[in-house]
Amino acid sequence: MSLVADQISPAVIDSMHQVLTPEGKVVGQLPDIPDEQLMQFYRWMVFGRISSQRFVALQRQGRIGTFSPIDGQEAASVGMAAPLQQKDWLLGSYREYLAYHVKGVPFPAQVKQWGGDIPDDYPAESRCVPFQIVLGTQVLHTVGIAQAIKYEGEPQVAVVGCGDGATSEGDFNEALNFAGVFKAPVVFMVQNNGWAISTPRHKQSAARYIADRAIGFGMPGCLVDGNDVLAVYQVVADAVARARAGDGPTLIEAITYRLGAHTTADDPTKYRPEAEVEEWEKRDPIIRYRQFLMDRSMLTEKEDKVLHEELNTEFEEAIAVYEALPPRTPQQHFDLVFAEQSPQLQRQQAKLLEALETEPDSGVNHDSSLMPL
Ligand SMILES: Cc1ncc(C[n+]2csc(CCOP(=O)(O)OP(=O)(O)O)c2C)c(N)n1
Ligand SMILES: [Mg+2]
Repeated sequence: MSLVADQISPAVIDSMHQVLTPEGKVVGQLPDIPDEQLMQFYRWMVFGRISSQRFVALQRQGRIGTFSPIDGQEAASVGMAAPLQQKDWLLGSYREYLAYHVKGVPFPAQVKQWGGDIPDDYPAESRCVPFQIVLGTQVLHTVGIAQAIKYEGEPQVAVVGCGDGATSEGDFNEALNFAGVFKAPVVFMVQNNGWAISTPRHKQSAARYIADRAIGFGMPGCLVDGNDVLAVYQVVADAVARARAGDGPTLIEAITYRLGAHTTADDPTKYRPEAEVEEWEKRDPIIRYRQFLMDRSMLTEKEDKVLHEELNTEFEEAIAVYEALPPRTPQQHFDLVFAEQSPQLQRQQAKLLEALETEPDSGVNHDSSLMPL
């Protein structure tokens, strides 16, 4: 079985929730969403594509650190965040930065994180925490937040995104087990993009679908076309409603594909065939949604061009804000870690500052391209 078939066989297509075909034809129930919001989904997805491609260029110019492109995964990111209310929580990994944008994290704050800086200015009201790089960790954090919501008797929900590879981490499994037992108001959203760097999905788990694993944790599992923004929106909205009503967690698997490299430090031609990428380019989430909007007379070629120009400008403005920031001092790298510094951190900070007095370049590495991912 080829890898393409492995990820998107006729059986998968039959099993997953879909509203739009790759050609943009409506084959499922359209969610009840006003036209203005339907257009907003498109804006967010196009911003995702523009930002992803321009971030790669910025990394090549040495202007940001290691970056993980999201080309091909825009629908899953937008669909996971769009159904949330302001006071709901959203946590994710590096691959969910577009979802954070939708949830209300100002873009310059995220650019800062891609620059290798400490993201200390996510507004509290965005209810996102800086995206996680240690795989699966955010899944535990989210269940903790969901339990806190439950103890406080608040009407909120917590949603967490992670990759197919992260589902093999102990953290993921502990988090789902705990959430199932305690009926935490949480939605687990796995972006199955076929690969965990060079490890294909079928080596990650022998389960037919990642969503099938939900039954073992005592929660419903749902398979959705992750390249169909309307389908993702609907399944997440339903799962959020379940959690808000006190009916507990849901595991969603969004079948999608990473069209680009894992990160700017990766060369995917070393481990995956070009034919697989070409197959997935035909399933591009933006092309199908654009066709859907055009068929409904909601978008013309000319309007699309203007929208791309506007979003390019928006991106450039965010970069300008980021690049105008003064560089961090070595002192701040310690001060911004915890609200109250631990004695160990205090000792390390004092040691570094002392060393810097005698030898200004010692121990300080400003090369954010060395950031691990
Ligand atoms: C605990 C941990 N182990 C290993 C890594 C190195 N690493 C970074 S990304 C990645 C692959 C993740 O794959 P997946 O969960 O499918 O997410 P994707 O990158 O495909 O979105 C690995 C192994 C890490 N960041 N954290
Ligand atoms: Mg993956």
